[in-house]
Amino acid sequence: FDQAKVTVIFVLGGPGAGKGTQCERLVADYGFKHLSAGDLLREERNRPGSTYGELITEYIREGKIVPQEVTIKLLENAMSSTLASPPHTSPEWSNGHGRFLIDGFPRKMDQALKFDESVVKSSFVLFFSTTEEILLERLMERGKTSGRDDDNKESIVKRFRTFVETSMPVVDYYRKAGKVVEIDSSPPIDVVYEKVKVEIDQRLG
Ligand code: UP5
Ligand code: MG
Repeated sequence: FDQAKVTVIFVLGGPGAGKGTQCERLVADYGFKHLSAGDLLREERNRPGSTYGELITEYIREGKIVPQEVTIKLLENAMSSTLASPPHTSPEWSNGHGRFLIDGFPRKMDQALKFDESVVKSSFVLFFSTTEEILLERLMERGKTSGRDDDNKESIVKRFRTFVETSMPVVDYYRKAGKVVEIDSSPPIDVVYEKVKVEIDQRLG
């Protein structure tokens, strides 16, 4: 992708930190295209004829990171098709320019390096941080209705471990590069979003 024509913001944070929730708000106010890596993987798993269905199911239940080739391909395809037919209601997409929120990716160093090198570099990283206690409470609550087969105590504990061991190094890597905007996502959704808007306004102008 032409670096001058796409703006990418990575949205990271532990399982249940509120990535998806905050992204939805940003879409409404700033015309971003929201691409959740987890949602793309779940869609691919459900697609009839998908070669990766079983693999994805297994990895998600175990809270492990699906091999990067699969996820990067899904993201690239989604970005291309969005650019080919942009969300026409958004003035932000005039002049063939696109802006993307990439949610829940990259969460392993190999993904980060590969995407930066062969797809496009992100402008910055929104990182939502809170305590495991809060994350667990949110996910258990959501699990009552979400239908997600990783919203159970056993999978959640595995997701936490992967986040600490595998995904935090990615956050630290971008932090060293001065790219991380950290936001405490413990407060109520509206309070968090006010902080998000301030940071986005400063950086996107
Ligand atoms: N909620 C949100 N914000 C709140 C607030 N401020 N106060 C009170 N409640 C709040 O929110 C979670 C719940 O909390 C909701 O009920 C919400 O109302 C409430 P949500 O916005 O959904 O949080 P989010 O951070 O998006 O949580 P999610 O569960 O989606 O995060 P994960 O990172 O675990 O899930 P994801 O879908 O990204 O990935 C799932 C799996 O896919 C991974 O575990 C992995 O196996 C696989 N994967 C890969 O292999 N590779 C990838 O690159 C990406 C994913
Ligand atoms: Mg999510």
